[in-house]
Amino acid sequence: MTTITLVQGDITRQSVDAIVNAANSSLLGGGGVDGAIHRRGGPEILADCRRLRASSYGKGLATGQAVATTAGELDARWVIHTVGPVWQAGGGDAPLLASCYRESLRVADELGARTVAFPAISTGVYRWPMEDAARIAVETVLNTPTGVEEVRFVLFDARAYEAFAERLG
Ligand code: AR6
Repeated sequence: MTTITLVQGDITRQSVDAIVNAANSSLLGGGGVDGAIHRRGGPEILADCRRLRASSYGKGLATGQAVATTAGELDARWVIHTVGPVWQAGGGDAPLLASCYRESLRVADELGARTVAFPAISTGVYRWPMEDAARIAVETVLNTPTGVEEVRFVLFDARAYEAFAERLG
């Protein structure tokens, strides 16, 4: 049984087994959640990402996929990096956004993670409308069989928190 919890705050401050990063396919860092995770987690995370690029992920991580690294100095065991789709004028690839949540949970299960913190993937630099992203995030987690006991959505501001709270009823 998976419990979904909501927190308004900074995902890099969470104590969980795995923190999900809203990365880009280069895996080499960026702004938003990605920038914050690398800043607070320290250089070990980037070193692990570079190893992935030099081995199985020569072309980077495809949109909708997920891969784990160390969490460096974060209060977590792993960071699970996933790449959300970019919202285009008039729409976005919803199955790919759902895939980010599903694949991250699959990786979490492989690792044996029991508590996983997710940001609102694609809703920042990638511009996905918050209400729609919240619907996809919550529906996908509710419909994905997993051994993860707690999925914690960590929302940066009150508007994002409200959008997720609305979906959870
Ligand atoms: N904790 C929790 N949520 C946060 C934090 C934080 N510390 N910082 C931002 N958010 P984004 P994306 C919220 O842009 O849209 C990067 O450059 C933010 O308000 O981090 O998937 C990557 O390298 C928003 O609601 O991710 C990629 O190039 C949500 O997290 C690209 O951005 C996601 O915003 C990915 O864009």
